[in-house]
Amino acid sequence: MAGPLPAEIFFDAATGRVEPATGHYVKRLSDLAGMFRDEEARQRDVAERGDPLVYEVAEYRQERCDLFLGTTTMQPGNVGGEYYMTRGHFHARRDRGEVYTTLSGAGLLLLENREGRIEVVEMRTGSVALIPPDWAHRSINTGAVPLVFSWVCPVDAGHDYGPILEKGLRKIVVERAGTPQILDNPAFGQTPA
Ligand code: M6P
Ligand code: ZN
Repeated sequence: MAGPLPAEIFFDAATGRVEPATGHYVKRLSDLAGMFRDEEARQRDVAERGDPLVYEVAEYRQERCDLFLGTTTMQPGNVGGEYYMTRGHFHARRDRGEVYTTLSGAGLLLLENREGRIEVVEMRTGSVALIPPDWAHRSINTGAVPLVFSWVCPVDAGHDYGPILEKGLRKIVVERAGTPQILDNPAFGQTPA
């Protein structure tokens, strides 16, 4: 049997379209229960704004290849002032990292390790973020246009959403007078109802 073959994959930097793609999913605001500081505002926005799209992920993978890749496209927006963000995760395998390359838009990559150390990496066109093994990572669109980034990850990395679902991250990113502010998360350590 032939192994995986070399491939050219096209990423549209403005829309995040992946050609060819082998998978795709979307996350709407209704999928993100308990993630934002203001859960009531999230529910209101789901009801009154037609359950807005928050982000989508398109990927390309081949069987028996150790890496896979894709794009994440995040819409601009916020919930009660807290910018749209991904769920955030550790990798299930603690020895697996990931690389994010921002293609368009502007945002912040919030990272936190098991000891509670926080790092923030700016996301802007051309910036490449190295996510070392065992750092939780969450991306946040702080701009007024979609934030599009590509990622490359080992296929066996896996996602561990548990710690963030249970405790959150130690920092949140909110809009104040039009600019992003990184604040202590007042609900850190509390499991959402
Ligand atoms: C990036 C990658 C994916 C991840 C996606 C959404 O594209 O890290 O592995 O699934 O962001 O992030 P999350 O799964 O945390 O919602
Ligand atoms: Zn990851």
